[in-house]
Amino acid sequence: MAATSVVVLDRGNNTTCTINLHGATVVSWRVNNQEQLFVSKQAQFDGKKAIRGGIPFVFPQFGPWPYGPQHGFARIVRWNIEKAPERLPSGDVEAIFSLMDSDFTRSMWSYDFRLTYRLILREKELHFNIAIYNPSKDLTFSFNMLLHTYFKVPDVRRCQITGLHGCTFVDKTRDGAIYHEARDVVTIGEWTDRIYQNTPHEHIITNVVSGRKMRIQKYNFPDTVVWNPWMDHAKDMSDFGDDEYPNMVCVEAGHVSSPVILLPGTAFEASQILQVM
Ligand code: TA6
Repeated sequence: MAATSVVVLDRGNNTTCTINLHGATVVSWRVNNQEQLFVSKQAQFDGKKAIRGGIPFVFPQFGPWPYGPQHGFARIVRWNIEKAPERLPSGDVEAIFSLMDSDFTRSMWSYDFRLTYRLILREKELHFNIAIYNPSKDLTFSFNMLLHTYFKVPDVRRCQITGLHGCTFVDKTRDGAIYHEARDVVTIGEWTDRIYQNTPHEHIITNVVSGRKMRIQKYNFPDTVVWNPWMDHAKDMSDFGDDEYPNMVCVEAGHVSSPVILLPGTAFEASQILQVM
């Protein structure tokens, strides 16, 4: 009997959250049967490649990495079910996933670590609580961490993203040069790949599915990455349809501009709340 690879949190009223243990990737979040996340029709589920869509877990590295794959190994390894989905007295549903060092991870990154990833499905919200622990007695390690969320949208050209005004950003479409965001709201009308630094706790994306708004609240994730490959780079990805770029926008809470430094015996916690408004 093949071990389970998919965990479903079902809150009733067609509100569900589905997690693929490959990368602990949230591959579906339905609110009253409305899917909030984008997963490419060409996404691979071979247990090797990162799933193209949903919410890949980026750790211990954001971006290219000399020791291993881009965006680190967490999104391409099988996570454990620490706590199976359980209904809380509030009616919300909670599950906990975990990842620790292995021969595979140590082949790239020689540190012991314990990652726990708690998801809570509420009526119109999805909560993410992450803790990473350094069990070593004497070794300090540093890392990036980011939730690479692909939001499903009817037309990205009609979305506005708040909470970026005045922030500096690294523009990866312009050789990583640093600029200042002068717009009150950010819109997407071309290839966009920006690391906004020291951003506020809250962003709102307008015109997500059903014309609703999506609120993102983040804690201990000081940066926000905004990405859409547009036509130019949609073609570069075999697991992304050439015509899919209008139907997604990545707005990613992360700690990527600077690494987290984790001293021996200490933990780092970060969280995100997504809310359909
Ligand atoms: O989060 C934006 C980004 O860093 C882009 O530069 C693009 O590379 C995207 O991630 C997807 O990366 P992947 O390794 O999943 O193809």
